[in-house]
Amino acid sequence: MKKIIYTFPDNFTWGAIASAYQIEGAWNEDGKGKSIWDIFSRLPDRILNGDTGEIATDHYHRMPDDVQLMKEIGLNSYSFTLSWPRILPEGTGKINPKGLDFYDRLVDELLNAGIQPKATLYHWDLPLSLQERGGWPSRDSIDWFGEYAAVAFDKLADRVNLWATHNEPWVAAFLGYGTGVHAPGINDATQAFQAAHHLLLAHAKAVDIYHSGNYRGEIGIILNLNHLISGSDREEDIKATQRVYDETHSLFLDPIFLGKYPEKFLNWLGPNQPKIEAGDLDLLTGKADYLGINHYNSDKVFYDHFGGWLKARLEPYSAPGWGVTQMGWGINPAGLKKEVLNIVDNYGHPKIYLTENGCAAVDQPDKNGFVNDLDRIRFLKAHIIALHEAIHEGANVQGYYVWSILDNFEWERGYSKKFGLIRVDPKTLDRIPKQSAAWYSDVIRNKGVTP
Ligand code: IFM
Repeated sequence: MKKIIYTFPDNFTWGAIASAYQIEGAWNEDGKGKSIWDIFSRLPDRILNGDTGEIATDHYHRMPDDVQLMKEIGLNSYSFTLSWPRILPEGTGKINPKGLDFYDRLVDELLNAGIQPKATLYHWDLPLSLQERGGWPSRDSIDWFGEYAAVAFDKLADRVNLWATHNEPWVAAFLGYGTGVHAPGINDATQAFQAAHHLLLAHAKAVDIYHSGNYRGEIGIILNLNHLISGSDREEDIKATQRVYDETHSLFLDPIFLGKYPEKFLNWLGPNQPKIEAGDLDLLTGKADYLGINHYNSDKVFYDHFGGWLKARLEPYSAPGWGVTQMGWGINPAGLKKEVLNIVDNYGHPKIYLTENGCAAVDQPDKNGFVNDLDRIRFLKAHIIALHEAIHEGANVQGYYVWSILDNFEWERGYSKKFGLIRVDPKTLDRIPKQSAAWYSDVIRNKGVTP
């Protein structure tokens, strides 16, 4: 047997992750309310091939079997998100007991399988009725989210010790309200920046509610931090890179970890800058027990006069010897290490979880439906090694989660992109673990990887 060179601590968490709308299906069952994605995915031409998450992987009905598969892989932890409209069909007010019960059963099922549940409150499926009341650009969203968070903690925080408020609030704000590629499909920079500010305040409110409930676990926020490289050493490219960094990183990291907003960037936004009320920054400062980092890719950034409000254009960057993933994303494992160390150096050395990392690949099932996904294994291994190096250089990283446990609904790209450790047959929805699932089992058992 090969010697394990990149060994992780005994208590390091090895997990996998998915989100409610992407896997659950059962979009209108057991009293669930509609979400913005239920409506958006039915609009013409928004989603590739007209796909929707109405059935998705049918995880809502197959949950015990899915947990069994997670157990067989040997996961230490499974990170799931709660569907807000499944729990509060109108977003606030009346609770749907059957919806809450689903997550109650999921948590028990995981614990019985020896898998630690990690719960995220929001992964983009806002209750439709709250969008009709203004959505995230409305300041009321802070209280709506607080009400929902309290219901979730009350039911599950006795058994769930690791919580996140938002997964990738940049996506919720800027793809949902800025470009409109995601639900609710609004194309308005002012609303997008206002939504970002309210997502942060809602996060802080949920953190305060959690802490005042004296629950015994930890709560943080999950940000998508891709690595950015200036396209050249021309000043215009360097400045464009800084603007993209400020929108994707500083806008979310600075208030929480440094107690300030990136003022220069906000000024540059002119009329699009969000309304920030007196005292807001105090509410945000220091509000995270840990930082969740989702990392997939690196981009080169160039100044582009026609490049939207940031006046920037992104090109995928791949390290020598690497191509791009099925998403067309550049592969550069060193980018992961740099992102983690950037947090250590510039944001007060917080506790970190690598909450998403994974690779969409052109999977080719054999006649039995099995996928020998060596490209995905190569990707995951290189990123785990890069993470190991970051830890070796001082980062306090407590765990790593593969996106995703199952092939699932990849938002505007429908089911065309495959990220899963487990293949989901598109017709029967049967689950067939890929080679990467067996490989990941070995990683978990060995607590690390060979080069
Ligand atoms: O599928 C998404 C997920 O919802 C959020 N992070 C990135 C994944 C891959 O695109």
